[in-house]
Amino acid sequence: MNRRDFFRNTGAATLAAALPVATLAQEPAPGGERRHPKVRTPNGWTLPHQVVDGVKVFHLVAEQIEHEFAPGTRAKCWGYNGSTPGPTIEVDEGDRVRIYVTNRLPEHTTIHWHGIDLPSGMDGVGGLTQPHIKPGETYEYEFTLKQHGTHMYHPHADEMVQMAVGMMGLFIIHPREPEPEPIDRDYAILLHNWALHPGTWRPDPSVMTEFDLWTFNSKVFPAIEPLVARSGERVRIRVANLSMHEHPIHMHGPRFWVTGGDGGRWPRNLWRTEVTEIVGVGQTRDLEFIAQAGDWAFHCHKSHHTMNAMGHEVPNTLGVDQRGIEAEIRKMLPGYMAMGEHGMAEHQDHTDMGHMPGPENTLPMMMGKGPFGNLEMGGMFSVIKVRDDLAPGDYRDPGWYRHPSGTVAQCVSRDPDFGNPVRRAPLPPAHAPVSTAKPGGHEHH
Ligand SMILES: [Cu+2]
Repeated sequence: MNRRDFFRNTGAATLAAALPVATLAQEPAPGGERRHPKVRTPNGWTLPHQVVDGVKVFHLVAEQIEHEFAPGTRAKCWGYNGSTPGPTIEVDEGDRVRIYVTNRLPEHTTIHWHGIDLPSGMDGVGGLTQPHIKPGETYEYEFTLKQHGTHMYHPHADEMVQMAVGMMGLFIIHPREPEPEPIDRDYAILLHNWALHPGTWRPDPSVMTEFDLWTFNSKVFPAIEPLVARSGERVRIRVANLSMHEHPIHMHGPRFWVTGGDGGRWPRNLWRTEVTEIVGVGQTRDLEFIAQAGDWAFHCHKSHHTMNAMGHEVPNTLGVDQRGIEAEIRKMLPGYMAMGEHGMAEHQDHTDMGHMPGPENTLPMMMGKGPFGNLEMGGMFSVIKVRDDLAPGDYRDPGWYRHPSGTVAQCVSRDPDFGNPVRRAPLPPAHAPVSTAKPGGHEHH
């Protein structure tokens, strides 16, 4: 079947144009009960579908794209339908889905529906369960969804390369039965890492541990959209990991319940209250909480994962008096500035002032302005913004939180000797004689 036949046979040509975003998920269930809200993929989008003879029909296109991680850093990536991650597929338990996959890449690919129970021949492992999808070809996958939960899709063909350059997406299946605790806002975040070396434009697929960028939905802070909610709403954040590292995802403010994973929503006796949940490689976790007014950080707790563009071979300058060295280097490199003696927080000021232009196409290590100063963050970091007066379903950035008076930590002294804190005595000098006792008779053994 050639491309034209494909469009004629399926009516897929109309898929891309003028297809209203599917609203099925928001229709009330029989009996008028409220069902789930539509999943929101921050910085991402949901793939529209058509219903043909009772089958939900989707069309994914694997292709090269230009992707922006944050203003200042772009890369030649591979993704689906113009983006990385590819659009979120959102369906209901019991649905039959047909998914066309067109390969516009320079090499073959497949799609594996990660975590989904389907006929073996629909599992998308190139060479094992199907022929590879060659450049220019379109394959059809069709299966019935027998489960619910937070899942993913990605290639199972040259996957080291294809995933390293951005091929991945979320596949979310809502339960057939209404959830006992209805969710008001349902977010989905796909974790990834990228070896986009400073000054380069293509992620390096050969890297296994030392990555340069750590992303939520292929974006780094401050380009990651805030997660917005109204006070008292029940919020779910689905976190899925197709990176090469585990990520301890940490939320400030209220504790959350871990309520599910790849296997669907867990029975309630398995829910756990946590403030940090490790999301392993190839895993998903659903986090739910009751929104509480404020601006609450939401981030990976590996501190290098909330930084951009790490230099992995930079010597440690913390505590090093570099004044003499700086003068020497300036003779050769006018304008050279020694950094890091007092910590790295000064880095953001220097880059903001243009003192450290850095390599082309490379973000500063730390970025972002808050209402009280620099945020000194990057990578896997966002803010959960909860307000009392938001309309249901309003996802617009409400700006910074206006703290009730008397509820913000404040400066009470600028004297380092302020107060009378209890402190441990300093260690004796390391060069002092430790002991004059002779060693025991080990040599006689
Ligand atoms: Cu991490």
